[in-house]
Amino acid sequence: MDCLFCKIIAGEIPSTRVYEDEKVYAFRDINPMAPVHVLVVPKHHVASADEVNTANSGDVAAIFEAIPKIAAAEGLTNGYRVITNCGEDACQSVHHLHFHILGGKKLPDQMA
Ligand code: DGP
Repeated sequence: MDCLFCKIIAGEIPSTRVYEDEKVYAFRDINPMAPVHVLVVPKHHVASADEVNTANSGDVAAIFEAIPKIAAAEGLTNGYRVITNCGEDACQSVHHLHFHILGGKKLPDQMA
């Protein structure tokens, strides 16, 4: 499968890893929108939030268990934002489920 994030997880494309476990890989966004901008992805390919189902929701749970650990390691003691873009209208550009962790500054209060 020709998937950018699958290649990053496999180490075929370099990334700056910040966290990894059996189900989850997290790395710094190449185009950071905040002082801390980490992408958290399932190692098993899931295209988007729209593809989450009973067979793969354990991967999503593992991501949300990892997020507080990553936030703590990144020093995000004053809060952070978690975003996933799903599909065309949300401008999802990489079709491998990923959650953006954004923090390290006061973020704008408007989401769209
Ligand atoms: P989204 O628009 O939600 O699909 O976000 C995709 C993000 O992926 C975007 O913020 C930039 C990031 N990105 C794209 N290509 C690469 C890459 O090769 N390496 C890293 N680290 N991030 C990438």
